[in-house]
Formats: sequence, C-alpha cells, structure tokens
Amino acid sequence: MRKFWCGFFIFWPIAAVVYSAVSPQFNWWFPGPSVTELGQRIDNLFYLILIIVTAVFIGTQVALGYVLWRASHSKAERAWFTHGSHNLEVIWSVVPSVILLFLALYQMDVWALFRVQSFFPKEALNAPVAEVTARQFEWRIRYPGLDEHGVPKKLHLKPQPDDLYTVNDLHVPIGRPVMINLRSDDVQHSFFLPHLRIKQDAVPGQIIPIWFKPERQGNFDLACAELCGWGHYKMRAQLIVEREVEFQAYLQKLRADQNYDGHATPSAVAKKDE
Ligand SMILES: [Cu+2]
Repeated sequence: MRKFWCGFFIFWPIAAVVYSAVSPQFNWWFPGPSVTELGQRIDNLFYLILIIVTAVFIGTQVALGYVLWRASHSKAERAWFTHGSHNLEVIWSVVPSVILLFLALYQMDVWALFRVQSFFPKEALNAPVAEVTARQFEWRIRYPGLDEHGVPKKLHLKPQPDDLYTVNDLHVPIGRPVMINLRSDDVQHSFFLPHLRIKQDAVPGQIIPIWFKPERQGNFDLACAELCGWGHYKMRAQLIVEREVEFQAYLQKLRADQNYDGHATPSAVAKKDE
C-alpha cells in the first residue's frame, strides 16, 4: 500500500508536466501567435512566469517524490515532528518576495502601454475608431459618420445623426493603433479578443478605452468572457482586420445600407451621398 501511494503521488506531477508539454501539438494552447506586438510581449511575460512556476513545481514534486519513495522502502524509519526552522522560513518568504517584486517591476512598461491612457499612442487616443457597447446579448458598434470625401469624422461621445451602426462585426484597419471606447448598456460583460491577448471588462456607467495595433489581416474571435445571462453564448462575434482602403469601403457600404430608403438601389444611394 505504501508503494501504491508513493506511485500515485509521483504519477500526477509527471502527468501534469507531460500534458503541458504536448498540449500545443493538439491546439490546447494559445490560438496562434498574437496579432499585435504588445500581445507578444504579454505572451513573453506569461512564459517567464510559466518557467518560474514550472521550476518551483518540479523542484517541490521531486522533493516530495523522494521523501515518499524513501519512506516506502523502510518500515523502521518513522516520521518525525518539527516545530519548523526559522532559517528555512526566512528563506522561503524572502525568495518568493524577491521574485514577485522583480515581476512587478519588470512588467510595468507593458502594463502601462496596455492600460494607462497617458501611455497610449497619441494618434489612437485622439481618434477613437469606434464605440463598442455590450448588451444582453450582442456587441453594438458605432462608427463616426463620413465626411464628403468618405473619410471618417471624429467620434463623439454622444451619438450623432450620421453615425454608422452595426452589430457583432468589428472592422478595423491593419497597421495603425486603433482605439475603441468600450461601454455596457446593462450588466457587466467582458470584451475578449484571444488572438490579440486583450480582455477588458465592460462596466455599466463607464467608458473604457482599449487600444491595439493589429499586424495581421484576417477574422478573429470576439467573445464575451463574463457570464452575463442566459444568452451569454450568443455574444460570439468577430474582429475583422483589413487594409485601410477596405476598411473605408466597408464604412461607405455601411452608410449606403443605412441610408437605403427601400426604393432606390443601394448603390444609387451611395452615389447620392458622395
Ligand atoms: Cu456578455
């Protein structure tokens, strides 16, 4: 029985390490490399922490396995009781504190870029691309109206008569910093872009700016990461990263669709607007 428990407790840590090592091959890991450079820096922080905790995990499990294995072989040796060791306790308090302090200082610039508005790229901060309002159970997206050249105007905090609206398809241009104003209409939601490593709560009564600079074209998941009610699963949407010209063409089409009166063909409406 001693041998069984020894094997049992040694088996699980080994299984955990093997499982973690093979999981990327089965796509049980991150959904591919990050679409933004800041996301790659966040991944690097994640891997640094992962390496530290893996080293500690393997170290403690090897020590535990060794003690169990030794005890499983000898009936004569009995466990002994200790009131603890002052030196050991100082060491295992100071070492984690130093590691945590190092991590806290080391990640400050990534955190500042990600969350502190004064560190946001100025061009993104001055011209938010869209406002995204979470509500049970969809993402409402509001773009500013277009000027006479078909170029987006400035996005106002209050809705304007010529604003453009859509639901669940967030189009953004590639290669430049994009800022989104995030709001919630009802309960707390969470704006989650796993391919960009972005997750931000949408809180009723608050406007929370988020920025990112997509470096890869494509369609990426946009999900709600906060259980917000019975239809939470319906908040599966997408982020579409496209070239600047495609983005502006999309906005022009959105305007034509929105202005369509049911009689003229949408393309005629688009012509009239120009
Ligand atoms: Cu939600």
